[in-house]
Amino acid sequence: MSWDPQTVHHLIEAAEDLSRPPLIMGILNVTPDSFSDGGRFLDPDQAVEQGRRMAAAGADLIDVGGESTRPGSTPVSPVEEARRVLPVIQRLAQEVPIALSIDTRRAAVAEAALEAGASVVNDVSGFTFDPDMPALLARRTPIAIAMHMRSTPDRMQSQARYRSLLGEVIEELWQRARKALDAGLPPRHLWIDPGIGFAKTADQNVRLLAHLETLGALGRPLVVGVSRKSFLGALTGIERPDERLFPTVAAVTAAVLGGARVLRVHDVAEVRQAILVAHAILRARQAALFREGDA
Ligand code: PMM
Repeated sequence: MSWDPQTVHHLIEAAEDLSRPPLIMGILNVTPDSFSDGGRFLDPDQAVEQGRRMAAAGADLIDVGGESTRPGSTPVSPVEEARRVLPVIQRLAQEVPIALSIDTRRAAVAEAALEAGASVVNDVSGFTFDPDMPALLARRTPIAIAMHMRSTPDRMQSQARYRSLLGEVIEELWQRARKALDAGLPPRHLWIDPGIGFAKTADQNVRLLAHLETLGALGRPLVVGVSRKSFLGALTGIERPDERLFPTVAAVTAAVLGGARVLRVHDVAEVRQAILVAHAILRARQAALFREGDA
């Protein structure tokens, strides 16, 4: 499904409609060094096959990334980043009927990805890394995800100091969002993400998940990425990221109950089951406590 206003409109409506289950964003890292799936999908054929599998498993969109942003990672050149992601996006847009997202901090890569068929720009720097990003978003009007992070991936863990964790994350997210809105991005095209694992300790990640509904104050759909992340390893002692499915399901369930509307995950089929159950429970919590016919 190539970029078109209808795909964007459909995603906006689906994320905002609380009667529908949250959206599933499948992760497709075309990198040699991502913490969990690094090296598996560098070959475009394998990447497209994985995209096809995630679509069949129930993903609503696929997030294609060409640069690892794990703690301590080093940046790649824009040319290399584009060389990794563009063939995959082009082929997925033609061959798989699913919306696509580009995970990049660079406006030029984002623009080429939109040309190739992406509908969402997922910028982990919250539009701060590339000064051209806000104007691009305003001109092309994709959905834009503003994620919270401090500094850059190679240095961010030294910035995990907060006097008020929630207050500062909300304030800084709002600053990031303002960059795109002030440039002219329509407000409904903005989604926000607290950036689990980015400039946060394991304990801080848990506290953010525990108080996720506070971020609802920003009035935009919440994207949450907990999948296989290292805080789950710290909590459970499971060292290998690809063995963290059950901890991921637990954290996704908590995120859905806290109001997350888009879940960024590796294990689409398994997480989808948890999302459907957690969403049903959340809906029942919001409905009347006693209903006719219960007694
Ligand atoms: N996490 C990673 C990369 N991109 N984007 C958003 N919006 N939210 C996240 O939590 C996020 C992200 C790192 O995880 P990966 O290496 O599995 O892609």
